Amino acid sequence: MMLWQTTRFRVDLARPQVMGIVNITPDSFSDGGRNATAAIAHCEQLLAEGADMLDLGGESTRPGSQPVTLDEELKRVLPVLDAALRLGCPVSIDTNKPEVMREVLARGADVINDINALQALGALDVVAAHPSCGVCLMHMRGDPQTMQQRPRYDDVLTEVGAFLDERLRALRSRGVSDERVVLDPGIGFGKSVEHNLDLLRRQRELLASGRPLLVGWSRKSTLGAVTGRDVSHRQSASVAAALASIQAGASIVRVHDVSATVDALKVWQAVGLLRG
Ligand code: HH2
Repeated sequence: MMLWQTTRFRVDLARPQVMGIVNITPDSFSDGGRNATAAIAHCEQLLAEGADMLDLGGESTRPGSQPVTLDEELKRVLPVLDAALRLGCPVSIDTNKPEVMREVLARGADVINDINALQALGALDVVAAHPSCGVCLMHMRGDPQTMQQRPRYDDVLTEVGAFLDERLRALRSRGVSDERVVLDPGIGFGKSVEHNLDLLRRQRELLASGRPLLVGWSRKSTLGAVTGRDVSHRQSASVAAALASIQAGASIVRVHDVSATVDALKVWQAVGLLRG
């Protein structure tokens, strides 16, 4: 049985898990946003829609976005985290700053989700100092400011897989057990449309690491390229990509549209297409 150890929960991955995205950024109106009260209401809403876990983020990492300061990120995330921890589900924090990781783990966060795969100075130490928190290691080429400027790979699957294996080994060497770690190919992070589609077509190759996959296709620009739809009209495309990714072996899908994704998964489950 595949399990994901997090601070408070041992998550059974026999059934695919839906991770609901909560953005705590002043410009985010539809998926959390504006202020702590709205973001907490959004957490409750996503759980009511059937999310299994929540991912809270105080910094946008969309292509071309600007970083926020440490103080600002803490001010956004901490009040929402405190409330979310009372909702009875695993709470992940999407951050690449070791100081934020330390603070949210001290308050009881279940998972550190780092688009930078704990490469910042001190990030591995923060996670290794915690006895049981979960970790999501994501692949990114470059940084959010520049990553979409002509990304190049000889073989995107091999390169993403080798990177994730290296980061998994780095955690192991610090004494972090494998069962705390999930891996993420980082759809849209320094990848062309064709790279992203390849990562889905050949996603099973990444299972060779032995760790579960968390994948985020929700509303991403590759879906815009395929459908011709702008970001506010990518729900159907996002659900299709989430299902395809689960079919290709993903254990956790990171999504904005929880209700639609959960419905689609229920149908697959009823038909018997899903594991578990
Ligand atoms: N994508 C985004 C942010 N965090 N974390 C993981 N593990 N995997 C992802 O694919 C991933 C992620 C994209 O972030 P952003 O552009 O800020 O938008 P949103 O948070 O609304 O998805």
